[in-house]
Amino acid sequence: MRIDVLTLFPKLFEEPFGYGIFKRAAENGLVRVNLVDIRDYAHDKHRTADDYPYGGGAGMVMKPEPLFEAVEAVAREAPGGRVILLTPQGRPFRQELAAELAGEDHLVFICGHYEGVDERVREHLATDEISIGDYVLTGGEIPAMVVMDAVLRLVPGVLGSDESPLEESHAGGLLEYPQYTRPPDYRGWKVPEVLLSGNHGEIAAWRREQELKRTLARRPDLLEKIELGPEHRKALDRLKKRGPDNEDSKDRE
Ligand code: JBZ
Repeated sequence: MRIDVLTLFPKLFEEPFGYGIFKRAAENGLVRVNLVDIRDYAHDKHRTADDYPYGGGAGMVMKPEPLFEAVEAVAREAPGGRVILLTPQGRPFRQELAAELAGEDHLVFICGHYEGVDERVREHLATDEISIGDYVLTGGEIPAMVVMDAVLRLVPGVLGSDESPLEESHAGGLLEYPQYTRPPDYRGWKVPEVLLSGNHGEIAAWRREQELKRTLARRPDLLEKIELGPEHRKALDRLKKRGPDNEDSKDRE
């Protein structure tokens, strides 16, 4: 997969994707991340990328010419990629969309800054608009990194064979069961006995129950969206019969 990132701050992207699985993925030729400085496509010697909003108002707006010309330069090298504008008005980013984008060969991210980008970019340049969530941010760079992280780990071969993406939270639609490692007793806080038992059937049943309890307590909305398998179905019925258990709602409200 090729990813082009159009940004006023290309250096922001160097650190987070220069380590671990992303570094390995680049070295193995699975992904190429090409950082494009939008100012390289400005028309004046001051490399102006923004201007005052028509009609007045606070802040600055990103000019269309550098963005169109940067995307056109990318497209001359690699035509046909999806052109994704990060914007609070975009389609909410979820795992389903991450999986869809992971199937593409080429993505182009446009990171806006200031008050936003000229509307003609949205209308005539972007093929997709994505938002990572409902909070106020100052630019599209961090949202682009979030999308890249979620997408790249789903590209075949990017994760090693023992870090398969399928078992993770949200892939199956449930929150994850609690994880423990050594020591078995830390400051008197003990690892649940069942995990030390070596009984794989009981461990699997405990984990299923924990996933359901957590999801029920913290994100009941997730349970409504998914089709549970027969084992989870039965475990959920048993849990509901047993009645509520406050343990998992601590720190909430
Ligand atoms: C996003 C002007 O640039 C911005 C500002 C906020 C913002 C984005 C881009 S993308 N918020 C989001 O994904 O919610």
